[in-house]
Amino acid sequence: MVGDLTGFTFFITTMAMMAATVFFFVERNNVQGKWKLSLTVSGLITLIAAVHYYYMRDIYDTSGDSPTEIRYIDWVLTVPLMCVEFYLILAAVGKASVGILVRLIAYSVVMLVTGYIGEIMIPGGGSAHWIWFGIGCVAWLLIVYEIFAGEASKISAASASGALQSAFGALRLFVLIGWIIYPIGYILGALSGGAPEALNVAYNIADAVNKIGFGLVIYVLAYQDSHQTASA
Ligand SMILES: *C/C=C(C)/C=C/C=C(C)/C=C/C1=C(C)CCCC1(C)C
Repeated sequence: MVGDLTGFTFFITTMAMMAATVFFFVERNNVQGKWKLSLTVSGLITLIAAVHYYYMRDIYDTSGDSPTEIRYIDWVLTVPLMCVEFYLILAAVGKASVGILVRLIAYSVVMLVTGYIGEIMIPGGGSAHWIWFGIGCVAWLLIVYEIFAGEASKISAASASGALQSAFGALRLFVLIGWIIYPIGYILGALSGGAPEALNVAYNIADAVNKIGFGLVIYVLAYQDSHQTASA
């Protein structure tokens, strides 16, 4: 059903994730060695999303249902990888502690597992539904704290690389602003009993922006840094 807006956004997001994957894997050859792992991870994020979108589009097309459960499987794989990117770019430019890596992965897993319990296992409101949501929000705020005021933020601010600082600043805005759509979706889902059309359009656009945009910011940083050093 490419003809309706929801079906169209499922289709085009699948294509965009596939194209972005090829781009990140190919462009890996045009950056210095220390950046290659970051681009590999960017490509894995969009690859995992592309495969999930392929299935989600099919579920929506054949049943009209919201494929929220598959979304969570996608998120639980890709969001920790996005958190790993913060660590990788800090490590590529200078120093980064393993504590940052462990904390960001742990917070993101807690955020998504609690969201899954609340949204998939006990949907439709009720106090337990909102308690799990609250725990998920706290975990998200801990991620925000780490990158805006915690150790990761301090290492970025102390770095001599202007390119790192501006990329780090852009990436954390994705987490603060771009990610708001997901808890809003949780609330709307409970209040509206699914609101599948609008919600899926919003999620599809948000995923494309958050995953491809996030990867592109890292690519620009890697490219700038690689070519600066090469010509210096
Ligand atoms: C590519 C997919 C992304 C960036 C998914 C991000 C998902 C979230 C930021 C989810 C957040 C949630 C909360 C903050 C509270 C609990 C419910 C969630 C899981 C929807």
